[in-house]
Amino acid sequence: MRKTILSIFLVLVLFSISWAGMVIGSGVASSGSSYLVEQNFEGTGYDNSETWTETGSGTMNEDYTTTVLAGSQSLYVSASSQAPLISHTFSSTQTEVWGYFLFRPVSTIATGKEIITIKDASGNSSYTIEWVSTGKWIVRINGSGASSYTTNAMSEGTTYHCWWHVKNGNGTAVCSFGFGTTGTEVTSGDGFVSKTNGTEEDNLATVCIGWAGNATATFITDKFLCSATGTLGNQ
Ligand SMILES: [Ca+2]
Ligand SMILES: [Ca+2]
Ligand SMILES: [Ca+2]
Repeated sequence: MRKTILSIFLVLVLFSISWAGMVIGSGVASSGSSYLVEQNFEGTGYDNSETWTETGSGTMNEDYTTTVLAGSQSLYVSASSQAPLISHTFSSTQTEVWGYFLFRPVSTIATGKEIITIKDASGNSSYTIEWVSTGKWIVRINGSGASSYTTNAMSEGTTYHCWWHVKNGNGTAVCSFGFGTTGTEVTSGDGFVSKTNGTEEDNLATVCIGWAGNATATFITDKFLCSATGTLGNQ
């Protein structure tokens, strides 16, 4: 009898531990040193002790609570004939970076604009991930041109999971982007685009959200993650 009670108790303890692990592992990205960048926009300002710098003009609200994509706050970017840009410098320069973020178009971008830019230490754009006016996306390696458009297009009022990857090389530089409506990583197909034969060898120092130059657009983003060690995978 005592053995049976002990067994039941052990099963309950093991179940509790595994359940707690599942809860901790869901929702907003957990805090951890494995991310190169981990920005969830929670609390006042930007979170996880990361420095993000807003330049240009337009609305850049990192405490947005009206339509939240993850947790309790998101980043809301809106501009009309302006150029909002939100930048974060990596803790150390990199030659390869993987990224993930949530993205929700609110109003269509009037003309093609870079939404993600990865810059070198001199502030030059190395890689850009760009929305075109049809809701499709292209990627561009500085000096090496752009990919073709994604076949799939994003729609206003829908939240998308997005993955990107950049890798330096001489004739082998890579910039890719994929999006979908579920958290299953997109690495091919109609929501994926890639440029693989570029040349970019300057160490990567800064990631930016937003665009340079005038444009009209409104979007919400959240769960902005970067890794220097591998893909962010399913989310
Ligand atoms: Ca959030
Ligand atoms: Ca702000
Ligand atoms: Ca915030």
